[in-house]
Parts: sequence; C-alpha cells; structure tokens
Amino acid sequence: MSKTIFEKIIDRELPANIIYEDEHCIAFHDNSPQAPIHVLLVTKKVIPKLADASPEDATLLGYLMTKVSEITKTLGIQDNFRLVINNGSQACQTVFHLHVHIMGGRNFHWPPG
Ligand code: DGP
Repeated sequence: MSKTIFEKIIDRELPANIIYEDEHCIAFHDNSPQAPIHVLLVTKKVIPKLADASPEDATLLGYLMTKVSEITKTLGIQDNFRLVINNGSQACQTVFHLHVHIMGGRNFHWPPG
C-alpha cells in the first residue's frame, strides 16, 4: 500500500505546519483552509475512514477528542469551533486517512451543506 499524504507528513516526507504531535496523533494546519483557523487532527494509525474504526479503536477515538479540547485552547478557539469528519467520497472525503477538521475564527451556519 502506498502511503497516504498524511503518512508522508507524519514521516516528514512532506512539509506541514505542525502544531501538535504525540505517539498517537498529529495536528497541522490544513493547506486549503475553510475558516481562519483550520487544523487537521490525524491519527497515526491509518484508519481509512471513521466507518472502518473497530471497537479496539475506541480508546484512540476518545483520546482524539481530549486532544481537540487541548488544541482548541492552544488556538484560542475553545468557546466556538466546529469539528467535521468527512466519511466517504459523497461526504467530500478526499484523504483516506482518518482525520478531524477543527475549524474556528468565524461564524458557522446550520445546516452545513
Ligand atoms: P477531507 O476532504 O475531509 O478528506 O480533508 C482533507 C483535507 O486535507 C483537505 O481539507 C485539504 C487537506 N490537505 C490535503 N493535502 C494536504 C497537504 O499536503 N497538506 C496539508 N496541510 N493539508 C492537506
């Protein structure tokens, strides 16, 4: 299997503006931002999409949410932010390596479209 774009960022084969990293996940600024602040929080384990997660990933997925809390505080958007996980091409997923979009710095609308 060829590496995903995000694995290449994890392996420092592609550049990225990394703001957080530990043994389980990495966070960096999206290169096509949809908000003034748009960070991707990516699992180091390659799970192609959320629907592929299994019960053994429960701890990792919960861990990611605690990191969202930390990262949004670091970014100063802890009071207002939006998370998006696109699952599948019809949901606009383009990189098949599980990631959470963390967006802030503007007003968001509902329904999201
Ligand atoms: P999604 O469409 O949900 O799979 O989101 C993929 C996001 O990844 C999209 O917002 C653009 C971003 N992206 C794609 N390639 C790169 C890259 O090489 N560097 C960075 N920083 N972001 C990327």
